[in-house]
Amino acid sequence: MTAAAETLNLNDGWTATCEEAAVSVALAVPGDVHSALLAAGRIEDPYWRDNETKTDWVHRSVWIARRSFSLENLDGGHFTLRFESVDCLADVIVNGKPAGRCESQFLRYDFDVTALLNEGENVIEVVFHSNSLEAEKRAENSEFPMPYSKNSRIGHLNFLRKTQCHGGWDWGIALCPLGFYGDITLERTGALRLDDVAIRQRHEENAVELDVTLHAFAFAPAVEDAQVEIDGHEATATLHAYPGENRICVTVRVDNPRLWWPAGQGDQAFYDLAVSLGGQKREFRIGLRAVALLTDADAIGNRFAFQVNGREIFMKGANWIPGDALPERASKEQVRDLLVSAVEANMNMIRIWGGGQYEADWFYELCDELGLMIWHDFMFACNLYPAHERPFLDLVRKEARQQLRRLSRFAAMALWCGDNELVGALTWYKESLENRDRYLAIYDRLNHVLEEAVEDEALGLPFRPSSPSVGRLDFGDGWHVDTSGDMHFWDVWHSAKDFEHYRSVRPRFCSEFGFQSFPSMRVIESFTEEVDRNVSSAVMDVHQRNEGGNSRIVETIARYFRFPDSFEDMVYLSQIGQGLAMKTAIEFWRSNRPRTMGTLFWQLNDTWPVASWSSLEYGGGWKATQYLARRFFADLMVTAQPDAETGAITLLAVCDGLTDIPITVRLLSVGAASGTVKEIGAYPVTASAQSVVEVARIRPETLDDDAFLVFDWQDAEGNILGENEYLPQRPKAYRFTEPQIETVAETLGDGTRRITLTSDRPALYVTYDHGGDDIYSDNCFTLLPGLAKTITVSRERRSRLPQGGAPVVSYLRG
Ligand code: BMA
Repeated sequence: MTAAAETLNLNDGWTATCEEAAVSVALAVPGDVHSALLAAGRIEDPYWRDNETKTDWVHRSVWIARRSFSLENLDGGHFTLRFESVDCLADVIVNGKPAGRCESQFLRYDFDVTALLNEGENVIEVVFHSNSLEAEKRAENSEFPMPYSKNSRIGHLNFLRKTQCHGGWDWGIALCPLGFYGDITLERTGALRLDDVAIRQRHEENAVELDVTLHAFAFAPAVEDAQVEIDGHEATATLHAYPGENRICVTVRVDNPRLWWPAGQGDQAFYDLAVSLGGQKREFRIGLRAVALLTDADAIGNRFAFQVNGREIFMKGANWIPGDALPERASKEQVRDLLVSAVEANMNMIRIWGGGQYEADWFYELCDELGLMIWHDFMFACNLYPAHERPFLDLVRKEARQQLRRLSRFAAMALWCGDNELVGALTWYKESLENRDRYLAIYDRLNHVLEEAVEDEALGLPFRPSSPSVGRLDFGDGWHVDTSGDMHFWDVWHSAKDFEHYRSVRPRFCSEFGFQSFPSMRVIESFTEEVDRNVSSAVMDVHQRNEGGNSRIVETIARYFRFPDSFEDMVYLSQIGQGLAMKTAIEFWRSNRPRTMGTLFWQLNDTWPVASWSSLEYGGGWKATQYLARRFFADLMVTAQPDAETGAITLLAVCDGLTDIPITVRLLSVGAASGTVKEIGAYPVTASAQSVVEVARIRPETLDDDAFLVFDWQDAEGNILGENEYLPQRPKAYRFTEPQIETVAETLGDGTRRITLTSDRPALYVTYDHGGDDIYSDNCFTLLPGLAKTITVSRERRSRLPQGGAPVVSYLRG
């Protein structure tokens, strides 16, 4: 290294050693110890059958990560050993001497190691203490009991600043991983070290001012110029730094900005921004946008509408949990695939849920690139937290400020939210029910620190105290209040109410609601032996973490469908049931705009192969819900809704787009048993921008007993823009005559792969499973007699699952 500021990347060459177990393996950085053991063949695949608990010795042991490196010419300059994310409790030792202690996975640690380094060979050791044992010890020594969610097999992680679902969740395996989840570097600097760059955007008429705050640590008094450059404009300021933490703000202006828009609303325009301080440079690609959350009072209560660049936008999406229970596997490629799937299904927002983690920079870069807005929780979920303990609260205070600064440069960031369901948690535990005052006061200490951090850093994003939350300092029931705030509506799954019950509430913004299904047979085969492939086998129970979840799926199937004859049909129907639940909720809530201005279902992805509420199964494959999401989240969507007052079926055109679109809706009545298809009418209508219009109204008693509705909508040129169906009765009420479905698979001259399906009888919820990973243009649709349906491969992809197998066509059996 020379005297100029420079960074030495130390990610390579680590080993992880457990002396008690006499195991030493190569450790990747970023990476985790479980993945390292798996790669070295020292543990069995924890996702296979009931292997999970066989690895418990790993998180109960002490691990030492070690590497050496050599340095020349140490003269001049200061050396900082920087860890982007260490999970979680660990002592850092450099050349046998203590350099510092890591206590939070959610903090970057910067250790001044100038006095500890040698010219020539150096050794870094990171001693990882057992997080699970330390959590238990803290709980034992706690002044008050701090209950945690009963879904966590490994307990008390609420005492640690670590991904909370590492202890298990109602969809999560409990591995309690440990390791390094970000880069490890050695920074050589002069007296000043640039730590964070925080950006606040101030939008004016045809201009944006950017307040760029450089946070720097000074080892000694120093004077340096800070420079910021964007779009040919440069601004400079001089920092007079004193030992310790310093900051300086430089403002630059961009005239006539090309704005960044969320997916579906416009382009994702970017600018290159260069920042430098004392020879240390950072380069970012940033999008310019103004974001606000409108919560003003109206005749109903308070609105809850996101506004981007002055335009109110209906948010459509799902909740994000970590990419994999083995952190090392959540690679950029794997995560990109999941986020691309979100946008392909017409989503424009994800919620990074509080039981997970702050993601790496590249995650937010992907969201910026894709136009996927982010509702970001701070990382607290479902537990009570020891915020009355000063060391805990101090860690939270630092975490909030560091993360706020780090994530401020991403255009996708739309909201900071204090936590997931901590207000509700006050009513879930005996201790907090018996002494709500105490636990509410402790909660408010935590929440206040977060609110204060958002206000002090003043980076321009809105803050909500919690999700769900009726409002600031309102500790009301966000699970049932639908007049103000965001809502988590769980009565259908957790209280076994009918899908139709979604229509009993009209949330201002529904940030959680979901319904479970099994993953595909390919995924089930990846973790089971033949003998396990039964819905109530012990192994299927291990891969279901919500108590009674498989029974709920089966019971729902019995309520809505004729009972399946095979395990394969059970799996298929579980996915159709989930899809219908989400379709019922989302089509209804979208048709309620502008009262409702967003729906984010629970949950987008899975962390391992499991029965869950996800629409993307482990490995990224699309469940039926994801295909239906592409339809029910489409900007222009026609839906049929029962009118509670008159009993009529109304057809409504919902349009989130910016232009009025003249369409013709063609409505058919289809007899399930008879197979007859009758046209009820063709209705020309203008689907008006950002609103809902009524297309038609029909009386259900005018329909034949075995009839259901199928409709499509076409533009002026006759192109079919979308299709949908509506069943006035439950699916099991219809007696379908067994259809003969034929498929023709071909590859066209331009390489397009397409499948044409035809049927001699009406067939509902038809899916074509080709035994591979590719995504189809549509894959849960209705076939009408004699009308061919063509689907194409819209994206080729390859997961780690085996490819191939004979295609299987499934449909609703009568
Ligand atoms: C919500 C989430 C998660 C949970 C899900 C399903 O409340 O916040 O905690 O996984 O419900 O029960």
